[in-house]
Amino acid sequence: MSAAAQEWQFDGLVGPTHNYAGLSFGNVASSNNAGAISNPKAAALQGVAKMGLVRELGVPQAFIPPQYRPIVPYLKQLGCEGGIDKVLDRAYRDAPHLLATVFSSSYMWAANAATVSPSADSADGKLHLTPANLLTNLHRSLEPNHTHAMLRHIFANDAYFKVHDPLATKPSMADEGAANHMRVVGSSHGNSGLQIFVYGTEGMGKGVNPKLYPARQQRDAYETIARQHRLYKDRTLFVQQHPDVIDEGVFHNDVIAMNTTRLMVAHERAFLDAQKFITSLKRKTEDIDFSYISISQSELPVVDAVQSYFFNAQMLQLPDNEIVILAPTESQENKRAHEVLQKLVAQKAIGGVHYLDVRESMRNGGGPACLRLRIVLNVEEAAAIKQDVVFTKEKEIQLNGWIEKYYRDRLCLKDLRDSLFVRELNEAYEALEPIIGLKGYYTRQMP
Ligand code: SUG
Repeated sequence: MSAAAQEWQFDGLVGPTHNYAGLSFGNVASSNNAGAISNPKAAALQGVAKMGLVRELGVPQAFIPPQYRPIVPYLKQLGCEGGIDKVLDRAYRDAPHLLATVFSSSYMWAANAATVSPSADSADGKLHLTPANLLTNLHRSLEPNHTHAMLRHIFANDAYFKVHDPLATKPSMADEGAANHMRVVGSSHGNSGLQIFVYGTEGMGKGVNPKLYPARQQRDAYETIARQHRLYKDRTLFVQQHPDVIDEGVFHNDVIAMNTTRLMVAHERAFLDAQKFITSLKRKTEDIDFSYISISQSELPVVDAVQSYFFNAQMLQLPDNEIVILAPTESQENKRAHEVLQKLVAQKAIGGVHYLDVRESMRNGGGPACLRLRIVLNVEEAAAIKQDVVFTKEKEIQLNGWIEKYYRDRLCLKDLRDSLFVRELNEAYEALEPIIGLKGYYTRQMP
């Protein structure tokens, strides 16, 4: 791959049904905000504003269109039968969590959409994408088929891209996509990279496991993906996330470690055998420009990391090679997190910090890094993706206009019971089809 390859940020567009249902056990923010009133309009506008900033910084930006919700056929499958009014009402009365499940906008956290290997890393020279099966949480397990279909639309050219099926829907293959995946390349995204897969458990009761919350990522799932993606064995590392921090609310690695090209910043408690991992990492990066910064528990206790989402900042290498961080405003407000960010700037590890308001997403445990999937594309590959999802200035205006017109600024569980809301949603989705160049894509899914 040429040095001209760039890392694109593919953000999940927040859907019009964004709500707080407390569906993710082990995700502290999701549980704490269960039942709160959400503001889908603000959530989507915050996401678009983030994409606008990234583009202005000179980093290529694209978006992944929202999935259709609610999935009414699934409610019927779960025993809520009848016409739309009856189905919604039955679910609301008997199983409100299942009603919220089929309305969830959780696909917006694109870091969980797929695991991606750039063509520079693969033996067959193709870009590989495997949609995550997201088995651990029911609402998220409804995403993969749609993600797969959408990735097939965006990466439709088989000469460059290989979109795999999601892994088998078996507990030992549970996979959460790129949220636990890092790539170190040295100076340029286009170099062949070292891929780091952080798993939560070896499964089958083996090894050390969290006691309270689920470990979402299975080692076997990541080893399978590495094989599918035709990665070279000596260019991969597998490391276990520390089970204790999972029990403290670190449900993905991107809540406790962050990285880009030539820099990794991780909490000292992020990995089970941190010393062994750091030694292997340093050995494998000897010949490239690379720094590893460990943040200690005394500088930033894990509880503050989880509350502030310090590590869920979006780390970007800009065209002039400077590294900047897009951090959530919560990490500016948290005294310790803020001090550590200032320290990273002072020691010139990073060139600067942009603070972003993505509060609506944060209340469900999704910071700036959760909202985006990183995909390295060379010039030919960039020309081969579906151009309608490239986040140009014109697209930004169109999307903002669409959100302003169709999104509500208040949503709670009771609203999901109303079939008028579903009709309203249908109009919104239909209006999105021409913007993303996919005529009939949503209309075919409407009840
Ligand atoms: O899977 N929250 C998501 C947040 C995903 C964050 N992604 C990364 N760390 N990369 C999750 O827990 C909450 C939905 C609710 O409670 O309504 C939710 O699905």
